Amino acid sequence: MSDEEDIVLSELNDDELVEQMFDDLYDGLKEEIEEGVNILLERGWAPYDILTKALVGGMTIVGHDFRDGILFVPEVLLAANAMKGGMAILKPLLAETGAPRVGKMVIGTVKGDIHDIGKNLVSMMMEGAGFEVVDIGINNPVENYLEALETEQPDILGMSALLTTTMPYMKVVIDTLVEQGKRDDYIVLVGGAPLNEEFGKAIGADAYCRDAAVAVETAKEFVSRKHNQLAG
Ligand code: B12
Repeated sequence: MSDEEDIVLSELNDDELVEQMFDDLYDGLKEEIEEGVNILLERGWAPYDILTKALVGGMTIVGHDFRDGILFVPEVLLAANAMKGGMAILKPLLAETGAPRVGKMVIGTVKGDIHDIGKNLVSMMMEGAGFEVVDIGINNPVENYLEALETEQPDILGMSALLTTTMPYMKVVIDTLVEQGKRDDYIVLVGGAPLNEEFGKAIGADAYCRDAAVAVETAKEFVSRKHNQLAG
């Protein structure tokens, strides 16, 4: 039996458990991650803290080693899968705290890009804050966005990109909205690790949001501004 198998998660203190969850996420151990999440919940941790401290914290380490060529795609996929297992437990709990519907958002990852963890996290946090979220998934060409906007009539369009090669596609979507005279019908929020505020401005988005918490704050602010304008 290896040392790993001797570890009983519930016997670890909070700090040790979070450390162990970093290791388990790194190793793509979905069941262990789910167990860790449940233990932290039982210990009274807020779902948001589990999400940011244990899961996102662990994924940051995975990200560094992927960048440095220590981990490769198959391992990162396993880590992503483990993270999703933990997120699935937290999702309904984050949604529970939700106030009455404050607005609606269509969100999707752009064409050529299949990263969806950040987008899913934003969706969960937005739902938790009382927004209705329509998630159109990954690898979306401009037509998908247009169709969803037409059908759903949201207040907000959210676009996600994790690759430097796919982030310019956000401008394609925004330019198409401009051409069709629809740009001002929506609040456009963009996000993803390689983006920054300058890029958001340059492509004509309303705002760049560095994480899911900022996305929620920004969305609330823009929606209330929009409603005030309509009332005024
Ligand atoms: C997990 C991962 C994968 C997984 C994705 C699994 C999945 N289901 O998503 C897999 C293994 C499939 C993968 C594949 C690839 N990946 Co990858 N991946 C990552 C990794 C390690 C983590 C990304 C992640 O989930 N982070 C955690 C989440 C929570 O953070 P986030 O996405 O940034 O989201 C937050 C914010 O950005 C923001 N946000 C995000 N979206 C949105 C949207 C809106 C509207 C708003 C408001 C906010 C917002 O809020 C989120 C929550 O706080 C990153 C490393 C990194 N540092 O980002 C590389 C990384 C993004 N990948 C990279 C690469 C190169 C690839 C591949 C090309 C590898 C290959 N050779 O095949 C492929 C590309 C596939 C494709 N066509 O898309 C590079 C990109 C480099 C670059 N300059 O473009 C990175 C940076 C790693 C690296 N340093 O080399 N990857």
